[in-house]
Amino acid sequence: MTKLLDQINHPHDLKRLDGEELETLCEEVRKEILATVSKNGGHLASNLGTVELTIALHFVFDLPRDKLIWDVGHQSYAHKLLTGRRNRFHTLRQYEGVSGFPKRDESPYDTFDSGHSGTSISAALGIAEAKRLKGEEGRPIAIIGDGSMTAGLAFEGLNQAGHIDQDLIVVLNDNEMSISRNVGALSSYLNRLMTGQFVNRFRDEMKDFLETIPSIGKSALRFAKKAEESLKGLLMPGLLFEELGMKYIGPIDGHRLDHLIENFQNINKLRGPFLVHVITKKGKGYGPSERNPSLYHSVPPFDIETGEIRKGQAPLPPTYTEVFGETLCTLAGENRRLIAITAAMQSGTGLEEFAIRFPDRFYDIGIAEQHAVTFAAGLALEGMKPVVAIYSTFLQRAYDQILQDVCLQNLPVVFALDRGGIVGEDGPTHHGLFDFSYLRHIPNLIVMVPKDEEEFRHMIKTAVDCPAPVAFRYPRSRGVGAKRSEILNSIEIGKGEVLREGKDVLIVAIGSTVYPSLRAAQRLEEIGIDAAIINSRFLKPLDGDLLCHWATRTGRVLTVEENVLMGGFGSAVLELFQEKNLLSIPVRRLGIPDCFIEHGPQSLLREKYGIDENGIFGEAKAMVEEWRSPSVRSNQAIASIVDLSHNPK
Ligand SMILES: Cc1ncc(C[n+]2csc(CCOP(=O)(O)OP(=O)(O)O)c2C)c(N)n1
Repeated sequence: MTKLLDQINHPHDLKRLDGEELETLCEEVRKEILATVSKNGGHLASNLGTVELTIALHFVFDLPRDKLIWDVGHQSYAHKLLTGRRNRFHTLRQYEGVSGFPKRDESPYDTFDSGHSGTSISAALGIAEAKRLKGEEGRPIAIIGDGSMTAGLAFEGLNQAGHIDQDLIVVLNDNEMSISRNVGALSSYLNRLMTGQFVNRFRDEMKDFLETIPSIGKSALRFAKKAEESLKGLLMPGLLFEELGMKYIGPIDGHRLDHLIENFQNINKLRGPFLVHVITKKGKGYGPSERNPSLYHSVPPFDIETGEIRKGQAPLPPTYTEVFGETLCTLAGENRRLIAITAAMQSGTGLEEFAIRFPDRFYDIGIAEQHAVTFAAGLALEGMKPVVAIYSTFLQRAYDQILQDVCLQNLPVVFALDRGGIVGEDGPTHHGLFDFSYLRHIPNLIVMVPKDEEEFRHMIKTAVDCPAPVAFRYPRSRGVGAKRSEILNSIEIGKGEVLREGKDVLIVAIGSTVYPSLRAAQRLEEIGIDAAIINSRFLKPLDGDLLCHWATRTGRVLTVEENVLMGGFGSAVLELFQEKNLLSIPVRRLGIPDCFIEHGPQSLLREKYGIDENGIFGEAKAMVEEWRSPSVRSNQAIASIVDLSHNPK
């Protein structure tokens, strides 16, 4: 029973509450977030840390006329609870339920869809400018974490904000954490600001003191102000932001609701660009997440009493992420030039062990994917072997750097794309469904996709041994329990493998679709259809000879991929057949259609989009049955005559 929260359907309802009630509301919101995330999983620590901040913003500003723009958006749960989604909150991150990120479709209070770091300031500035041009009231407020502030995009936004002097509030939510501890020079700077709090206090106390001295007080005060100006760099916190043209306010204790409200009320009376530096504790109010905010950054369901994360039946096969981390450590032990780079995802990409064992060859460069890639290019230029481990969705940011700084110069950088394919509950901002399409067309780049964790180990070795740029992409899942060999071998570049011979239809699969294709083939056999299966292994270069040979032998081809169809694997096969004059062979493609995929369990979404065993079985069966039906056969015969008449060859 949440006494106050149940009465809040709209931010205006909250404005009726007094200070004590607002404090109670904070507790209720925290409890609700904890209860729901412990059942559904989700971003716990960031949300617990921003409860007071969210309530203060809702209390002071006039939403939705004023606009809250949440950076990344993983901290927007309290906002969702206060904006009419309380009753549906138990469906958080579930299929057709409340999204874990801001979504404009979901509520008029969600200003901007987010999921990737560093976008809030630019979006807020765009909104501010549009309002100015339209002569409309309303103030955009970007809420950005200290981790996300390391993104270059955030600074591009700040650069313009300070320059055009627009009405904009940037709330810097500083908890000293990204997912792991925040890194880099900016983080050290913010740290100095926090520890510089005493300077502020000293300044205020000195002012009070000087004012009490009757005769010399005023002139002493004037002198002190002048001195303060000239000592600005030393005494004035936030100088960096001030120099960028923002008015700096802070640091403010982000768990003192009264302080937050008072400061926001004051700022609301002023105009121009402000940077409000708020200090919060990630995971606030729940022991386990306060003690280990990284672990509870994004958690699967857990037990509230003990904080224990619910595990499946042991023993389970390792995740691809674990296999990656372990194999890279083995290879780094043999190769002193091997370097691992992560963009603020040390644990997410499985590099924790690497960081401990090879600290001087490990780089967490912050949320700066573009920099990660060009930094790797520089390392490769000097003969190092950089492995850049970035989730498929976040590497989208670095397209130009992959193309221009690595592939154009044919530098041997390895790209490890974790979370390729459907990722599940994080939804459309996080699915890795575009990488086949954004990598395939880049000259010099080799792209591999493992069918299981064992093939994956050998692919990592292949990539590290290769003197050219290589990418491999792997899913967010456990392996299939494949048998493990002791020795790591390089795979011949561009060689696919025939996993099953057959004469009625060729199913060409890649990555996560290989095993479902094999299972589908078994079921097809039971109904008298003999399917051949090829594991392509390479998205690029394709094994043209193998594919053409089996396509001709079977007479019809089904491609299956966990990627958008446009520009993906099936498209590559079609292009190959066009080049080899095999377009008379019917080809169908299974993959993701031209739309953004919602959030939900991976298995459900794979089923919905027809790329699981059932979908493959159904499509292959339909292809063969159509071919076997006499009317289709005669139509095909006519079509091929027509084709021939158009093509004298
Ligand atoms: C471009 C991009 N890279 C990586 C991520 C993964 N990611 C999600 S939240 C996060 C940490 C953000 O830290 P901060 O902004 O300080 O927020 P906090 O979680 O500490 O509240 C990271 C790295 C992302 N969302 N977007």
